[in-house]
Amino acid sequence: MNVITPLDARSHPFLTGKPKRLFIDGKWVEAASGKTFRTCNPATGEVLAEVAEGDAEDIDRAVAAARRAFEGPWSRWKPAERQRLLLKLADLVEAHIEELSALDTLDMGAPISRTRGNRQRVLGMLRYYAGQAVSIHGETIPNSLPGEIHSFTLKEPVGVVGAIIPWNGPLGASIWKIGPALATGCTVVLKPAEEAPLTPLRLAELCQEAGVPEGVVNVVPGYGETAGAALAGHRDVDKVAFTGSHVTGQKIVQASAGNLKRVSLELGGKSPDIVFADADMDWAVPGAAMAVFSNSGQICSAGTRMFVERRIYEEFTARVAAFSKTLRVGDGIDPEVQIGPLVSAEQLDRVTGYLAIGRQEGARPLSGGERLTEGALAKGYFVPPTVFADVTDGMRIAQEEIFGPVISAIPFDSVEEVIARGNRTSFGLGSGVWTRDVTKAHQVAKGLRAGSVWVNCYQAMDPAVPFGGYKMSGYGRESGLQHVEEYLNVKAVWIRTA
Ligand code: TXE
Repeated sequence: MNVITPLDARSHPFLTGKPKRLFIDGKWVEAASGKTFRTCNPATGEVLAEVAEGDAEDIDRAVAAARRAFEGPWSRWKPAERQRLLLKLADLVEAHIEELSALDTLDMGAPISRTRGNRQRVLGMLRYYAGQAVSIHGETIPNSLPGEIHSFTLKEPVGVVGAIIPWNGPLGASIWKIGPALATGCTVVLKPAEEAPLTPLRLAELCQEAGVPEGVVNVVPGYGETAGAALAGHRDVDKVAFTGSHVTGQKIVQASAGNLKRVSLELGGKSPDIVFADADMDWAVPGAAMAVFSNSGQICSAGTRMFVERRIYEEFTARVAAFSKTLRVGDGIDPEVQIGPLVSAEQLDRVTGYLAIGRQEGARPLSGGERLTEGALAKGYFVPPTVFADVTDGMRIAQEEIFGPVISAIPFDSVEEVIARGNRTSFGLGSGVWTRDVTKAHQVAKGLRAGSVWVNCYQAMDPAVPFGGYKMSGYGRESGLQHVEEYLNVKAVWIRTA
């Protein structure tokens, strides 16, 4: 295994080489404009790399390469060959997992304990898609004219996929797009987030090493308004798979209308996490806290509206606040650190803006509440885990996605009431319930309008279990059997046999 010691930017092999280029048609190329941008470590502010800045012209080149590959030899690859390719890629990712985890940490700040911890999930995903590659099949459908007509369906790859990903988990997000594309026989143009382009570029090198044919996977870093918009609006892209904010999701849908391309959207949330008085407190306190504080709250399904049954409200919120003060905040490259920085100055402004809004709205901070600026932390974008008590449903901190380590704690009295109030949001991605009462657990799981309900756990993920949103959290599913369907067309074939 490729272990890097010490895990810092100066010793990371991917960061000591040349400026990073675009990966188009199996080659490393400069941007047509010759422009580059810098990507920085949000824990220290140091520049990690200069990266070629793709825009519409580069997206055109990448889409053309992806189209050629889709119509070329790639279309004749057998499912078992695509399976072998995915398994080989999985082995390479496994061999380089320390390096990839460190790259995620350096480029977007998540603690190395977290990025390393994602190892099983990331490898499991690639191996799951490898299994899917050989499991795709249509149906035979007995019809109204038995013996005269034989009808059946074929599942065919949708074509060229434009994948636009955010920065909050670059390795996992890249694999969540490239994996199903390779499994189904699609080709892909991946546009990483401008905040964290490095891991997707390193993954492209591993795709090359695994033998992914030219043009099948292309990676074009660049800004959203230029490269991203060009990809979403491109007439020769058959599907866009997008993960990011609901505002950008709306733009993607509008841009897709030109050629009515297929769209799947995994957007934000304001997920309810409901704690009943009968819950196992020793389990629920850290559980509800980490449902928000993991990755500094930069997770779409974070359980940020923490509903607590009124008779334990004061005690429970105080315990969550006390727990939050035990969490170690710092540069995530230190294995002991549990809470890293926010990804960027923009996110810092956004989150500290909400901390001010919370106070103005009358919420009571029990922990955190201010940016951290002591010592080395002053160089990065650090916000400590924050618990706001006395939050009411209508407050902005109870309705808008903050995407930072901020819990809005809200009291409730009954099952029916908390289901109704939990649903009173425009989002519907994650949700949680903490209780020992199986009836309540079922009632809440049935009543909440959200793509995932976690009972006595939070943010459990598995490649075989579908993940996605209701309402403004988007549509389509990633992971599970449904995921590859998003990358397939169904063709009905009718054969006259009489
Ligand atoms: O997201 P954007 P940002 C939420 C979270 C966060 C907020 C803003 O609330 O605070 O969004 O983050 C590309 N056409 N989430 O600005 O803009 C962009 O380059 C095409 C939730 O980072 O959605 C990047 O690659 N693409 C979330 C990707 O979209 C465009 C994860 C995401 O950026 C584009 C991240 C355009 N017009 C943020 N504009 C989640 N669901 O996990 C931008 N992009």
